[in-house]
Amino acid sequence: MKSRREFLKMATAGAAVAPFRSIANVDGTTMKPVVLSTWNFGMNANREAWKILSAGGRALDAVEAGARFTEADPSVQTVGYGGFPDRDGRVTLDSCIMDEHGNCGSVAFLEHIKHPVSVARMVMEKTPHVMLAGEGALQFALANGFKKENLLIEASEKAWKEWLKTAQYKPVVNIENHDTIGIIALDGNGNLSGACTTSGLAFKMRGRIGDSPIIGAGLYVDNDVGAATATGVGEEVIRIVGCHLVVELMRQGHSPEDACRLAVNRIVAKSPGKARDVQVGFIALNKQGNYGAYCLQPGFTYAVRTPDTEQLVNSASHFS
Ligand code: SD4
Repeated sequence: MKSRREFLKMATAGAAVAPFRSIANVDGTTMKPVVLSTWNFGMNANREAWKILSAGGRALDAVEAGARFTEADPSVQTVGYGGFPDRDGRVTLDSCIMDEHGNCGSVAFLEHIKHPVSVARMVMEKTPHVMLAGEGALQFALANGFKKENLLIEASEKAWKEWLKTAQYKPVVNIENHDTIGIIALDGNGNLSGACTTSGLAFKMRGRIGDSPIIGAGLYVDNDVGAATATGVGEEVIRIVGCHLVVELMRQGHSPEDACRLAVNRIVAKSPGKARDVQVGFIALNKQGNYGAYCLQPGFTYAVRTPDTEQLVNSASHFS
């Protein structure tokens, strides 16, 4: 049998996007640190997270740093600053974070704040609550030193005005491969954390909240077992409480990829009509540093960084 290092060398040679199989931990030992992020832009997020993980830092700090990088990048029009607005032309953000102790914080329908993930962390650390929404979340952020900003950039406003011409609402599968960032990590001390942040579906109804700020749906972490995060049409993820399901399946002994596959199968079973037309992807990481993903439609990628590899991986999909 090939050693893990040899295996990784083979897997990373040549192609920029690797085949979907999980390549961690074939020799049964724990591999750490590990960080996993959704989509192509996850590569940059992982790079930020890695600065913290490789210095022996905490997974919680790493996932927040990774998510913040994407939130601040205006070229990512589905997360944070630069995100596509709702149908009224307002950028509204959803985000959550969860640590190794089961603490969690979340903000939903938050406007004008560039880093909702950090507000979510503050909700977790400074309040007796888990979730703040809308005006209250904004007030909390402003009271805690966050700056009120205009998040609608010219390109996103232009796209919205174009959309208004027909105003036909239909979530697009794999919008330019840019979607929610979900990031999960295992640090050098063997602790897991995760974060998820998004501007939600482009041109959504005003007030719509997706899966991303909902603990158990868009993100779940159990430090005894593993972590999972989701991307895609949040309504389908919420219906099956997707990430909690993935973590519970790992608890039952399923590999990360298998757990993600079974959760995707659940969506297909519950919404056979819709599943054909929408994208949902899960990524998962277990306590041993094994990782995997699964999605509905081809085209979902995720970024992985470990001591041995830094690569973009094509997720396996239900439909071909
Ligand atoms: C949502 N899950 O708001 C998010 C958006 C997303 O691919 O991930 N789109 O439903």
